[in-house]
Amino acid sequence: MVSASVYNHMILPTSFGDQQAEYDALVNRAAMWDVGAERQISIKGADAVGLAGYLTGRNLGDLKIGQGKYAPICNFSGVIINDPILLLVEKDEIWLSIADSDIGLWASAIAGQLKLDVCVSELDVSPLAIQGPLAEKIVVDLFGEWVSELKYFGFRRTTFDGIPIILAKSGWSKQGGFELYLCDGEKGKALWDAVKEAGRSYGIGMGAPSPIERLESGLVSVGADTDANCNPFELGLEKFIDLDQATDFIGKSALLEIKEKGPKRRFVGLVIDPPKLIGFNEHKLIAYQRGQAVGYLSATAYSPRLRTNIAVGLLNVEAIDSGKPIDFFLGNQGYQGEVRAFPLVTRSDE
Ligand code: THG
Repeated sequence: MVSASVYNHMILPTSFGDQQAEYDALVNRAAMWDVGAERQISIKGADAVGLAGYLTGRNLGDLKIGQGKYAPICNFSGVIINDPILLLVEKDEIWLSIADSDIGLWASAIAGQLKLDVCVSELDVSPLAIQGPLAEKIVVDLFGEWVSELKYFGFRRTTFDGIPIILAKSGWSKQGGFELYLCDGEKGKALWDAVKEAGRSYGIGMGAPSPIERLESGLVSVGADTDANCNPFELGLEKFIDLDQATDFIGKSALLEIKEKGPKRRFVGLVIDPPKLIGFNEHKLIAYQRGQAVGYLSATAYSPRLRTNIAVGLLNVEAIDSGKPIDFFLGNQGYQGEVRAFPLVTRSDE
C-alpha cells in the first residue's frame, strides 16, 4: 500500500507500495528516499555558533565548515525534543536538519529572549537520501570520485546540471550512503529523475526510510520512540552530550542530575517469538514482565535478515537487568520476546 505521513507539517512518503522490496533494495543494492520533510532551519549571524551551542549538548568546539554533527536538542528539563544533524555551512551560518518538531520556533524564541545577533529561518532546502551498498557508485557516477573522500556527515556545495546541491555523506540507515540537499525547490523532479536514471543499472529502488532496517540497526526515531519524559541517556545517546564542557546549554543542569541518579529506563532491542509479525507497527504497545507493565515497545516488525520478529522500546532498567521475558499484545495476539543489545543485525547475520 502506498503510504505517507505528516512530518514537520509536510507530507513524508513512507512507502511506494512494497515495503519488502524497498527493504531489499536498501540492504542489497541502493534505495532513494524523498526526505524533504527533514527541514533545514538556518541560524545566521554573528551569534549563530553560540546559539547552536546553547541549543545542543553536543560539543561544537571543533566544528569546521563542511562538517556535520549529530546534535540532540533537549528542553530545560533534559527531555529530548529533536535530534538534528547540524551543519556549519559558513562561519556565521548553521543549518539544523531537523526531525519532526518545531525547532525553528524554539530557536527563534531563545534567540529573541537572549537578544542574540542571529536570523532564524526555514530554508527552501530538501534532502534526497541515497542509501545502500551501491549508493556510493551511483553518487560517484553523478558527481565524481571526490565524493568518496567525504567523512561521515561531511558535506560540500556542488551542482548537478545547474541544480544547486549540498552533497553530504549521511542518511538514516546503517547501510551507508549520501544525501543530496536540493537547494532549489523548483528542481526537485529534475534531481529525482537524474538519480533514478543513474541508479537504474544498479537496481536502485524508490522508497522511504526503512522501518525494518532502522530497527535492525537500532537507530532512534525521536518522536516515535520517545515520550514526553525521555532523556538522551535513556536512548543511549550520551556520547553526543558533553556535560564536562565549559559552555552552558539548555538542559545541562537537569541532565547532570539525571546522570548522577542514572537513567530509570533504557532503549533496547528485542527478538520476539512467532507467530510472524505481518507488516510494520509503530504505535506504542505496553510491555509486560510477569504481568507488570515495565515500559513500552515503540515499533515492531519482522526482520528478513534475522528471520525473526524484532522490536525496539523503552523499558525499566530492572526489567531489562532481570533477563526475564517481555510480553505484549498486538490486537488479541500475545507475543513474548527477549531483550538484545544493538545492533540486532550484525554482518555475520547477513
Ligand atoms: N537526514 C537529514 N536530516 C535528518 C535525518 C536524516 N534529521 C532528522 C533525523 N534524520 C536525524 N536523526 C539521525 C539519527 C542518526 C543518524 C542520522 C540521523 C546517524 N547516526 C549514526 C549512528 O548512529 O551510527 C552516526 C552518528 C555519529 O557517529 O555521529 O547516522 O536522516 N538530512
